[in-house]
Amino acid sequence: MGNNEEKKEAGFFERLKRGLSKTRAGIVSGLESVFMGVSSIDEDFYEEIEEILLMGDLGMRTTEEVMETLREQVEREHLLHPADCKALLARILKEKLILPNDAYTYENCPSVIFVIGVNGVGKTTTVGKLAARYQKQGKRVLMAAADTFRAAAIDQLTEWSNRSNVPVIAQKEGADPAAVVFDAVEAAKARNTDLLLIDTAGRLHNRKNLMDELRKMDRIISEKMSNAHRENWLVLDATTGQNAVSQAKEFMGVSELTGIILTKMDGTAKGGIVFSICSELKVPVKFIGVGEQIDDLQKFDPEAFVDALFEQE
Ligand SMILES: Nc1nc2c(ncn2[C@@H]2O[C@H](COP(=O)(O)OP(=O)(O)O)[C@@H](O)[C@H]2O)c(=O)[nH]1
Ligand SMILES: [Mg+2]
Repeated sequence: MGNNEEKKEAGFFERLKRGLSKTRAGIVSGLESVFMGVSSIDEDFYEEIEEILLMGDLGMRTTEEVMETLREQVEREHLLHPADCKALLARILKEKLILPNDAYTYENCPSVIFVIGVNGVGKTTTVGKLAARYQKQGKRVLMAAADTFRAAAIDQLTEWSNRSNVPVIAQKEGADPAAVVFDAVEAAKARNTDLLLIDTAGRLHNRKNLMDELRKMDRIISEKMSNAHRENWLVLDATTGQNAVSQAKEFMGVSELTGIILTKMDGTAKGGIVFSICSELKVPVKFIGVGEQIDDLQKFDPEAFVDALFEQE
């Protein structure tokens, strides 16, 4: 399903706005008071906007780029009133969130999605939500419980499996995660699976151990399923703000990241982190989590995202 169709779905925008309510409270109300409350475009005006963007966790670098473009365009377009800058700022922010054309091509061919990230960011939940989404669209989906570090992780994925009727390949706690991946890949081939979703651990005995283990799984997928389209998604927790960016850099050594899933947007005023992630990591944000329920995972739509940040009640 393309973004446009998804956007037309009842409640998409309302759910997004609700999910972003904390971020909106900071960014939207702040900007609104500057655009409406200030009488001229001067240094104070720019400084206030800059401060709001920084508070919204857009990050220093992105904020500086946005401010520079804003100043240039205000001059070029001879804007005189702060209120005229609102649409301009929205346009500049949208340009920061470009999504490549091929972001969702994995939907049209047999694919494997390898889901990684530190503990507690929402990997298992995201795998469960994705499985339900694609199952509902009529795809043959399979999940792999390659987080064998804790029994709870296997149970959690099994629960999602029961809820959405998507089969899961799992072994016992303490099993070799690479063996689970091996089994899952074999099963996916035997069953003509459209989409194999692999959930992994975010913590092992130590970080090096984890990265080695993930690299091993990565190799097995590449070797055993070389014909399938491959996606490697890093899950990041939006509530961690700028820390998410440094976490991402650590995981980039495991395999080439093709997407980022930004979860818990509903629990934070730091939703502006999405701008930092897009511009600093150069990896597209493909989905955002806006709640804990099965439907609370949305395709990331830059246009709708910025509109939701700017639109008043
Ligand atoms: N509010 C909110 N909670 C989320 C979201 N995604 C995941 N969670 C919660 O975050 C917690 C950790 O999620 P989990 O999937 O177990 O993380 P994992 O350790 O990375 O597998 C759980 O309580 C989830 O319900 C989200 O988008 N919004
Ligand atoms: Mg998990």
